[in-house]
Amino acid sequence: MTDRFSFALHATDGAARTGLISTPRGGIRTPAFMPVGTAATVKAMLPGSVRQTGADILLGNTYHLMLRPGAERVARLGGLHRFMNWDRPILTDSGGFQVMSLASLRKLTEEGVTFASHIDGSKHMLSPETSMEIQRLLGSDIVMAFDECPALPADRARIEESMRLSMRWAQRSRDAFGDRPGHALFGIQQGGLEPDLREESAEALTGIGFDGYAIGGLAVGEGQEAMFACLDHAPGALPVDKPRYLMGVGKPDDIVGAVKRGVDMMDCVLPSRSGRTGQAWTRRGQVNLRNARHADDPRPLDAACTCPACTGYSRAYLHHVVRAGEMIAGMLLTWHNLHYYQELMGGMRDAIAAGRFAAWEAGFHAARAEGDI
Ligand code: PRF
Ligand code: ZN
Repeated sequence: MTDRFSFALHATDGAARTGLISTPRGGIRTPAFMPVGTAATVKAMLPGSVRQTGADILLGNTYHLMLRPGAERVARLGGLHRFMNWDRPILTDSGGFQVMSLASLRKLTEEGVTFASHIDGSKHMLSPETSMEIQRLLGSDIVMAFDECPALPADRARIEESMRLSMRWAQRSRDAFGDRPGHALFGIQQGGLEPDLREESAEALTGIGFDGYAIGGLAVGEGQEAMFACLDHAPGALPVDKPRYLMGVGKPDDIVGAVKRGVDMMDCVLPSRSGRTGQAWTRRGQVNLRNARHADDPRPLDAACTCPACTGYSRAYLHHVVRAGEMIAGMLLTWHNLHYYQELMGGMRDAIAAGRFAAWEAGFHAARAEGDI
């Protein structure tokens, strides 16, 4: 086991890449999907079960954990890994993005952002310095720089101003993070859908120097076509020898398109959140278990899937527990969805390593075109 953070690229196929991030808490096979454990839990799953789906790393949130239960408390209790009983790598988002989407009475200045908690209305401040301190207290393995992300569409002047503020905050994040062997700090590229602003942002970040680079500011309302157009050039401006992380993406076809364009890591609440509303993701696309067509169906959700939901239960049972609002519905469908997402990543890793990503991708789209059984 390594005592430092490193990234080794093992193979490329077109722009797609596969490799391994090494950390003192274990390896992260890339392309990697990170399940979201916002409040120190991947909802409806035990950590051991999340690991069984194939996850190498989880995502946690500065914003939620600072408000409840508080970063100092987590630190006193031994850090986030011990607190939530997950001993593998954890990446934490830096909080600014969640402030903008969840908090009220937000006030943005050069210093940082003040806001009122969405839980109890209490007032708080986040800045590059406080975000680095909170992520340190949590014991995060991969710390994200503190940034700001405008919702799209936004005019160019707003995107430009915001990107430049995020780059000043990136430098302050770097300075506040310091030198912490075994822990990584990732910068976050911004710049909306403007190629020259994405370029400027990439140059600013590489000038500062980070252990990895995230692509932020996408999947914020622009649509898949516009996101892919941005990803046709945005990853290429980032260093080839560092991991690239596309934040908050996405649906299975978004993920496949992102990997094809050179992305190494992704996170999204979709597989876990939609599992709790009766939505399943399979090789054949999206399946709504609430639908009456499943009520008498003795077949599994996906006969080829080896997860507990598919090996132990019928569609009729899943339909019943979804309709009845039983907790096991969210448990089984979250497990299935996370399992499917991890299978997808594994399939892409193998295909890239074998130099057959294009054929794999054709198969992925063909299975979805057939539709649900
Ligand atoms: N910045 C941060 N977190 C994020 C984003 C971002 O731009 C996004 C955008 N999809 C999701 N999460 N810090
Ligand atoms: Zn399954």
